[in-house]
Amino acid sequence: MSEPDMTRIRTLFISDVHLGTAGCKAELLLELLRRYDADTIYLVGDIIDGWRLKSGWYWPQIQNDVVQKLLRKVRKGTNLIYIPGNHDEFLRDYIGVTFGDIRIVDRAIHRTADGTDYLVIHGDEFDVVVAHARWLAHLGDWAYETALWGNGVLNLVRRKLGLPYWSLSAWAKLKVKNAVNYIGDFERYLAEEARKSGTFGVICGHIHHAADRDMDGVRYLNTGDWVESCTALIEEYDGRLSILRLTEVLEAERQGRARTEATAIARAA
Ligand SMILES: [Mn+2]
Repeated sequence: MSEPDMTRIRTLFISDVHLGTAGCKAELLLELLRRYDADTIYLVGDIIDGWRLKSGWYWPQIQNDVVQKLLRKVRKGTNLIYIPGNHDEFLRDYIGVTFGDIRIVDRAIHRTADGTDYLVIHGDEFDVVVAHARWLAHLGDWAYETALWGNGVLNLVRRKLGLPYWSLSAWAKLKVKNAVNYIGDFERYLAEEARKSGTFGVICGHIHHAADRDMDGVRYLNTGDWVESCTALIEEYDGRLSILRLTEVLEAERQGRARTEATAIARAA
């Protein structure tokens, strides 16, 4: 198999990789790193999951490959800025330390090519209200559908027991709404922090939910994660920032290949 084309970008932001856990999608992250070379890479927290490593060693070769790939980029001239999150808080002891071209900082201000400043932080300090956002969001995804079919079964049982009708789907909907509220609160706190620091926007991670939205004049950007959604934030050389979804990149490549093959077959015929 040939190597994919390398795209050069100004900045790459990734967070919530959770190396050291079985959930980490290291193969896909490697695919991203094979396709994109950046002048600067920000690791926006929870890259290494120290909590899990403490309770049992899980470190397959592919996760080593990710670390090696990042270090190779640094050797070739990429600036690496590591902002520890709550899962790699052991690195917070090293805040302010520079290892060669790797800098460990608590937070950063990133200035884009067009001169716009963004506050870059992991975001867990604003977590008081959102601690349960993730599992609630997960619950939300399947709960509604499950509830729809469960509703009939449940109420059949309740009727047999002489109990009144109770809507499981309405309950599930409420839970989903709560999860959405939690995420909304997190986004508001982060936008407020950007406003306080006088930046145009904020770039964060932590809640595993990629986003690019305007919050009353503050641009809120969340890089997402590499446990499920496999998303990153990229800055092009003109300063444009956008969320990259690797699955979409791979799908576009696959379609491109299929088209090339179809053309080749048509030519040969
Ligand atoms: Mn986190």
